[in-house]
Amino acid sequence: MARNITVAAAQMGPIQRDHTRESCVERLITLLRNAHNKGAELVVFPELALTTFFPRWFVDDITQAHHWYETSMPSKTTQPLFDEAKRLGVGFCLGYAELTDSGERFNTQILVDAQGNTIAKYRKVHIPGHAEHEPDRPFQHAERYYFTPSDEGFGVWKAFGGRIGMMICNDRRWPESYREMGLQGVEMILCGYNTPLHYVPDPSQDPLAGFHNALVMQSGAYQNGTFVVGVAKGGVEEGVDSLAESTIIGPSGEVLAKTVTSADEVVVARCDLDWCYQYKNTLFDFDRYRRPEVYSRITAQRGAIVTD
Ligand code: CDT
Repeated sequence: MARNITVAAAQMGPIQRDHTRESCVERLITLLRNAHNKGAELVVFPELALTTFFPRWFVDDITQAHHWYETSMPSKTTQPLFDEAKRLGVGFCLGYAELTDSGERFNTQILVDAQGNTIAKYRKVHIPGHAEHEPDRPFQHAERYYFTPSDEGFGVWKAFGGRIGMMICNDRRWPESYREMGLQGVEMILCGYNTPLHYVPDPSQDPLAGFHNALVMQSGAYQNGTFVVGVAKGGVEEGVDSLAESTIIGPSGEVLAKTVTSADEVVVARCDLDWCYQYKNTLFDFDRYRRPEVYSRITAQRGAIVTD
């Protein structure tokens, strides 16, 4: 019997520096209603969906950036999103900057069920960019200054009638992210992203941003027999153009739905989670075909060790 879930990729256009949290929550609620009208049961929002992508600026005193972070979730400002989702009976996945009681800063994504309960929290594992101010860049990507890499790893949660996993932006470029979840039987991976179209360390990659985005997510889906939902905050934000191309991918690696603008836009796909097993039980039958005994380097070493 089919196990169907209709999922929405709720892409956002840019959030400028002076846009209030309240205005972002209003936009998220509009996207949520739009997704619900299209039959969505689960709505996926981007990474850092409540603020502009603030790691593009460096501040010497990091406490001056604390206003970008959430200290509670839900909060007075975000509660209306939770209330509306509960009223509509839809779940959602939301990315935001988290400042904990003990002063740690994480790039975080939560999964909220159709009753408005937060059932899972994921904190970004692979933190890209740099930790020091690099004044010669046209814009900073100082995520390694603003966020601690999570040591909690990749979870998979029973929710929405299936097994749901989460990852955030740069995580999607690493095969280990998908495989960690694949080894827990993941059936749908939710991933928000902010990807500048100009990659400062190597601009020759700029024209390939969309290709690389599709390449990694479609491969990750296929090689683990899972759906992947990648959701952008795209468009020109504070002068920096970012990739849109939010995409819902099936376990075959095929694209099921994709946005066509760089603005607030919703696309949906009806996903039969049992489709995953056509891959998980055949070509990617891990138990039958994987060879962990010859993969020890993957966890034993970080960088390449090259011998002559
Ligand atoms: N947000 C995020 O992780 N963005 C990175 C940008 C490239 S690294 C500077 C990404 O992997 O899309």
